[in-house]
Amino acid sequence: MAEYIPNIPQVKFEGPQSTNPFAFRHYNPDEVVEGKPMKDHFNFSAAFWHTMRMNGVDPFGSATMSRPWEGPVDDVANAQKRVKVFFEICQKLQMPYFCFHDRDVAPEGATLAETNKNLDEVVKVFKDEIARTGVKMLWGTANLFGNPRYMHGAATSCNADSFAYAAAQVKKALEVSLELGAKGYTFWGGREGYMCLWNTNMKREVDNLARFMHMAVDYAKEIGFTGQFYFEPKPKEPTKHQYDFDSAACINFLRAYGLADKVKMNIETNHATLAGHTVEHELEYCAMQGFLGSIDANAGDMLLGWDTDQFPTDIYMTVKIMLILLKYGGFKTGGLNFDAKVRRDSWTPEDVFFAHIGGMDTFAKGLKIAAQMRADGVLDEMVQKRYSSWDSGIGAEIEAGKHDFKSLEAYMLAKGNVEGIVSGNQELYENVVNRYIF
Ligand code: XLS
Ligand code: NI
Ligand code: NI
Repeated sequence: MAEYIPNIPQVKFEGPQSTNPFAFRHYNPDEVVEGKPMKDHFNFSAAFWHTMRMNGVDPFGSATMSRPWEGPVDDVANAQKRVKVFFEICQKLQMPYFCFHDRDVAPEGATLAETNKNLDEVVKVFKDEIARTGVKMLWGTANLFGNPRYMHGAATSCNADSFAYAAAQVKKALEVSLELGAKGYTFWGGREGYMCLWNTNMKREVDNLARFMHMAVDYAKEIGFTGQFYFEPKPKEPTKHQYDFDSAACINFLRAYGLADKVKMNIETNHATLAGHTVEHELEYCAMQGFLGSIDANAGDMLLGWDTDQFPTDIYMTVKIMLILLKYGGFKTGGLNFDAKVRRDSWTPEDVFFAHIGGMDTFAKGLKIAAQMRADGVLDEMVQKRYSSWDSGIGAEIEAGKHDFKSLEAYMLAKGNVEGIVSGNQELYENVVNRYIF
């Protein structure tokens, strides 16, 4: 097997004392935490679109990235070679999963038929590489936003042909996902929103989005694709308002249109912050409603108002995410997909490694801290105490359904006023968390 990036070594666990930039200090795949190996807590996944295709273009400047394996033309042969490089990267990073959009991996042809043929040629290489390396597909998706035919959206376009083309694309993407054994399939809105309400028939667009998702779910059933469907919220960018705004909006949509038992959520950190939430808010909301599916692990920059998709290196954030995952029993089908890219000025292949290593290590350390917090139970106990008025007396009676407004009025008339209000102790809680972090 040819090595495409021989100057970059195999990344291994060396322990917290290591100063080797190509080593994990905390991610030790087989180390058991709360009864299962670390690797099974995370199901880490590399995102092909960022890791292989991001070339550093931004609205103010052209490509910056050095990717020595890329040929001069973006043809099928080059795309096939790129897949082999990708698997070498995954192997060197001990990355068990990957994700891609149809258009990330193979060039578009002159016609839909030619495009599908190009994809098939590249999928063959994926199949071989999956068999050779054991690296698996977490989820598939289709790019329904890049081509000008989707300028008004895809499933929510004012143009019915755009809807039809998107349907053909997702049909093919599902077939490919089935062929490659993907554990899931993700819908991300892309341009499923509006720029201007004056020219928009919102009801028609949202109804059509539901129609589209039903068609996808039906086709998956028809061909025997049993992977989990995910809906990924993002409030804006590129449109000013996207219908998949946040998990509350998405879950309402899924319930309203009869998709609740078919689709779970894929939560992305930077999208949560764009919606004015935190990732832990979004995860907790999904989990408590039974919709927690998968995570696009990244981070935004609070001083930049767009989706910067940075690698996660904030230990507080990974602790919070892991606490929620552990509380709800971990991933069933999903994983932590690094929907994240290196900065435009981090232009070397080495930077791609530093980025993934940092993200994986921050999650590994976050898992260990979260597990320790749960084992000690200090925070849980404090929260439980805060709500203790519901555990007996009037609280327990209310929760048991024994009261109504009239009986509660009688209770309060007799009692006179509220008793037992205690401090929120926010600063104490924060200090307790810090005790585990440093
Ligand atoms: C873009 C989205 C995208 C989805 C997959 O902002 O995060 O990368 O995860 O289409
Ligand atoms: Ni994403
Ligand atoms: Ni994003």
